[in-house]
Amino acid sequence: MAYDDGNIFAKILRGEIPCQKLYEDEFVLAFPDIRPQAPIHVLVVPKGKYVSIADFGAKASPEEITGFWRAVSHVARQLGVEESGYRLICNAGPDSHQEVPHFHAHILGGRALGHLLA
Ligand code: DGP
Repeated sequence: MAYDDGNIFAKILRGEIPCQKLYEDEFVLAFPDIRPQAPIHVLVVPKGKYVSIADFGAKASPEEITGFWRAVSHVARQLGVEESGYRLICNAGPDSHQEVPHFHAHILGGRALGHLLA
């Protein structure tokens, strides 16, 4: 699938739609999910234009990939869930209900989340 510059995260990254910036560096922007599924529900979005995790893995530079995952763990620490624990979710494709076609990770925490497959 070709990258669509009109997707909602592209608009947020360009500053056309507001978000509550929780963390930003050269590689990522992190902000709360608009429909939180847990007391802490934060999205970490790479600044590069990647539709999916497959696209990200295939096209992003090693620096971008390292920068993204370092930022994810940094944000989790910043949110105070490193000790209590958290769940990372990256939806990929139709069966996952990936809604926004710009690769991103969800950080979920702030309560006991239960078994993933329950
Ligand atoms: P996914 O299904 O993995 O593509 O998740 C996309 C998430 O993005 C979904 O949980 C809701 C969130 N979302 C959609 N539009 C906006 C928005 O305009 N602002 C914020 N903060 N989150 C959004």
